[in-house]
Amino acid sequence: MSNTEQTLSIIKPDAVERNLDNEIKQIFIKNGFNIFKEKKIQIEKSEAEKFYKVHETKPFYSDLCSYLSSGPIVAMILEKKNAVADNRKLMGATNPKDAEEGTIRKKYGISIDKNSVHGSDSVENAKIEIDFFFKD
Ligand code: IDP
Ligand code: MG
Repeated sequence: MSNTEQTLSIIKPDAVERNLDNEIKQIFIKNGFNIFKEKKIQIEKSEAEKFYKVHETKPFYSDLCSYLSSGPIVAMILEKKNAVADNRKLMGATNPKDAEEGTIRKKYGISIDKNSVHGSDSVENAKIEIDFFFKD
């Protein structure tokens, strides 16, 4: 029985725009993640609204969805043992100002909205989010 877990990671438009995608991918690899699948795409705002539906009542929902659809992103299925939790740890806090030293958001994040990466927050949501980008 394999204990490998999968999580969905997104390199967000602010990072792709600064050509940081390869550098960020190397950080995942260095930290033991296998990039099982990846694709660089730009999504429609309506798709971002579906992806972030859990946040639909938040005041920042519309801006968040505009932002995620504002430019190319890199969606990846990351694999390792404890991938979901380990990715959240490696990403750092939502607000880069609060992110710990050595985390991706500390290093690259610009602001709470332009925080460079997304990562699934549970195994259950990882499955839903992986399907969202890679089921076809
Ligand atoms: P997470 O990405 O760390 O899981 P969530 O609370 O799920 O954080 O929020 C999703 C995304 O919405 C964040 O990554 C960030 O880009 C954006 N966001 C969260 N809180 C705020 C806010 O207070 N203002 C603006 N954008 C926010
Ligand atoms: Mg979240």
